[in-house]
Amino acid sequence: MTTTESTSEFTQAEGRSHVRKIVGIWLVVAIIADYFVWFVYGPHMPPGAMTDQARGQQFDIKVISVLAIPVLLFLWTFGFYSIAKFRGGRDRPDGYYVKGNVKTQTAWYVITATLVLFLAGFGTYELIVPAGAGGGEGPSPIWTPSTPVKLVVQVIAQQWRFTYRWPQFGGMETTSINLPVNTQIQFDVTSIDVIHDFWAYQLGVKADANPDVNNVAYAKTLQLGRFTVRCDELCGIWHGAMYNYGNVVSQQQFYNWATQMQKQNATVTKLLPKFALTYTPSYTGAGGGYYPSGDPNGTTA
Ligand SMILES: [Cu+2]
Repeated sequence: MTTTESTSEFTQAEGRSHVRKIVGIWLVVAIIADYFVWFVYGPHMPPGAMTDQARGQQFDIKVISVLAIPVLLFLWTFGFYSIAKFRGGRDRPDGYYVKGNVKTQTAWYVITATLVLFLAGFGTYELIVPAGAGGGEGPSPIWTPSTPVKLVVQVIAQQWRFTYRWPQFGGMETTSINLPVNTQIQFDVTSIDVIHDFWAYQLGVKADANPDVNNVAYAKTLQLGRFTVRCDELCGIWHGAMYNYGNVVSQQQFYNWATQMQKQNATVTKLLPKFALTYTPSYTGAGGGYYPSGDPNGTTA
């Protein structure tokens, strides 16, 4: 660019040199950003690495970020380069402009369309195939985990708390949740009143809790630690207070806790309705009883 130029066009050679500079700056910035996102920030990305589901989701977010960030950075690089180099001045009120370049346009459409189509395919595959991405697949899941389920936890939502029922421990019910590490877990999620959502954030599990529906989700625990359980479906005035915390503990610790709870809650467990996949309030309302679905006579305690 020289001061004698007064048109809005520049020569092909100048154009090529600008393109080389833009691409050069963009490549350096994009490689640094992608490196940082994949290796430095990546391992800390939500939802963490506590279960196979969480790890899978973290991997998906990393892949999507690493592909999307260079697109954003190219737009920013081009934008800032244009502001710096192609702006107008006193002798040239209108800046340089780029138009009618078929190669550039074609490249832009082909690259962005390929990226979007790849991400749609990748996203769909990742959402479905690894055991349904912890999202709850209804009562009879099509995609099940490759390792056999070792522990079944029933999650019962109600306004405004979660309780947990353990069919392998005599059908006892607890208000807190502990899970053993290195264990394939099946969550059977249901509700006894309105629609809630069981969102165990760090476990990568988020499944709707609907009355009269058994919604199944899976996760395999891989790390010890604390996780948050939060209702993620507006369910009434105290929806915001509907959360608690759980822990992934050693298998021995879990066994000790569960058997102790089973003993401690035995008198209460006796009064609970028989373990069932869903529960509906008794139509007589007598004694606040609940009967298992499909049992209109209400054989409750
Ligand atoms: Cu809620």
